[in-house]
Amino acid sequence: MEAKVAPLRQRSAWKALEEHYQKLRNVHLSTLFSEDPRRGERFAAEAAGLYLDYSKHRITGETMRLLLGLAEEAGLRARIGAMFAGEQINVTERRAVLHVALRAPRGASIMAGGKNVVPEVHAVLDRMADFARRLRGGAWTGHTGKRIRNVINVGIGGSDLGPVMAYEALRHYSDRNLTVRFVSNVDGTDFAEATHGLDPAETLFIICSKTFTTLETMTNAQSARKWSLEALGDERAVAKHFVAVSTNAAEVAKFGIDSQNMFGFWDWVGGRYSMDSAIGLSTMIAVGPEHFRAMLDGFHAIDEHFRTTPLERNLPVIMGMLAIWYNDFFGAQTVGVFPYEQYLKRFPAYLQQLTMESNGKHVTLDGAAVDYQTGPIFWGEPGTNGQHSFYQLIHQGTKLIPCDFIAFCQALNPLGRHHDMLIANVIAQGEALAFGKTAEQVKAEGTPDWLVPHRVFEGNRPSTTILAGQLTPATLGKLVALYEHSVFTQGAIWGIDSFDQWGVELGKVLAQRIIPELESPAEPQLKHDSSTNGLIRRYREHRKKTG
Ligand code: G6Q
Repeated sequence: MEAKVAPLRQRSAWKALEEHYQKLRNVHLSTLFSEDPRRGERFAAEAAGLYLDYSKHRITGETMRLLLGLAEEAGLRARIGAMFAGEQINVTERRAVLHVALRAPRGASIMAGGKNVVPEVHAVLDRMADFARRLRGGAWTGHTGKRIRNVINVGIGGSDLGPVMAYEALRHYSDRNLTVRFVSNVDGTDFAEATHGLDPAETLFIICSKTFTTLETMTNAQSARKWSLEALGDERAVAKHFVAVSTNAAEVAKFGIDSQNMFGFWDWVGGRYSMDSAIGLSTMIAVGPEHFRAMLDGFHAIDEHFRTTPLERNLPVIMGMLAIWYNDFFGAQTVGVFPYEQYLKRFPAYLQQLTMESNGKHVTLDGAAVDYQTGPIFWGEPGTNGQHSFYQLIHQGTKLIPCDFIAFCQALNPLGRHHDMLIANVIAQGEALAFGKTAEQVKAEGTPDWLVPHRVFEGNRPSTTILAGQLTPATLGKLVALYEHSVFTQGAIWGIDSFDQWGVELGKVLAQRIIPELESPAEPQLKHDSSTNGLIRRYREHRKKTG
């Protein structure tokens, strides 16, 4: 048994940070930079080609020392060790958390339940690679013998957001002769639009569901089956047009998908940590097995960095501890993530699930209510677009929003001066947020007195800049792993289970109860509250009128 540790806010490291915060809260970044001409280099770290500039944060050397002290006191190193050792750190589901095994190199050994799981991981990767090659090369054809030209991933949450994000991120590396689309929502529009204009004889569905029981995915999978079979007119077509990615072989068989066309994964892979498992089959088909493996190598490079590097130079640890600093001491509610790379347009949406489903928790591992803030709200859009809309609030509003800027030195689509302009913008944003513009500067520009307050930028708004060479499959893997482990770090400090998601359950259960109340021909006995009853009645009445 581990010795009982004091609740977070009663620990000495926490108390020291509270005191330190009082000293630092009104210190301006301009002061911190003028006091230390080498600050930009001092608060920067690099790993596997990712450069992390965290100098524009409201920190001093003392802040970092105290934050890392908090990490030590919370037993972060032991928690990292426990994850890599396959311990059941997802306590509420009694599961190991081993997404790191999904990208371990062939020949490595990572144990779960007394067994090395790496050989199984590579066996599945090899089968995926074989399938992807046959499909991309035209050896795998549809039921009528036509080549497959369209691939539709059907899945939701962790079985959708990773694949969509990775496909968009790596589009530059994808086979442009293939159309890859995604259906997640139970809203029929999603299915209708994803299949619009496609020939069923040339379309393959990948049904991605860890449980193979998720309402939305199963409903969409049945509609896909109907859409295919109505056109192809033969049950046997399922074998050529449907493959499954799941941990539930029995349900996959019930659906009619041959186990030969099923790609498995394991209960130690959480949904939001699964884009590098067989859930990434659509990614592999789009970009090819070599690029997929390069992405896994990128993940692995950061896994190793996280596992072995001292905390003070450990990128995910630095990012995670800065998140704690703003969330718990400055009271910041949100984090903005702004990739200055159009291909990363779905990255913020992906991060929303990764961060908010993982750390949106209100009790600690032993079930005690927390008396501090946990996971912040993540949001964002690609730059420069955001600059022309919501950045106003970040610059001049009343809320503190730490920002993550992500940028690449080399463009994938060089076009005139575009890339220099893009990068000038991301650098300028960090500078403007940190240093702002004083009333004196505004006046000196000849601004009339009445307008001066409106044109003043207070500055002192923190940001991180992550700069990498170029967006490649490996870089994408590195970036995702960076955030995964930052989320882990934060969860370890807060002492919560970052790997369960009970919060999504209640809505699912209640929806199952309401479906028959909407559909039954006889007037149902409604036993909800008056608002819920009223909405159900109104929908039923409308449905009656419109048929
Ligand atoms: C992720 C969550 C959740 C899950 C979906 C889909 O961590 O558990 O987003 O991925 O609910 O679940 P299935 O893959 O089982 O359909």
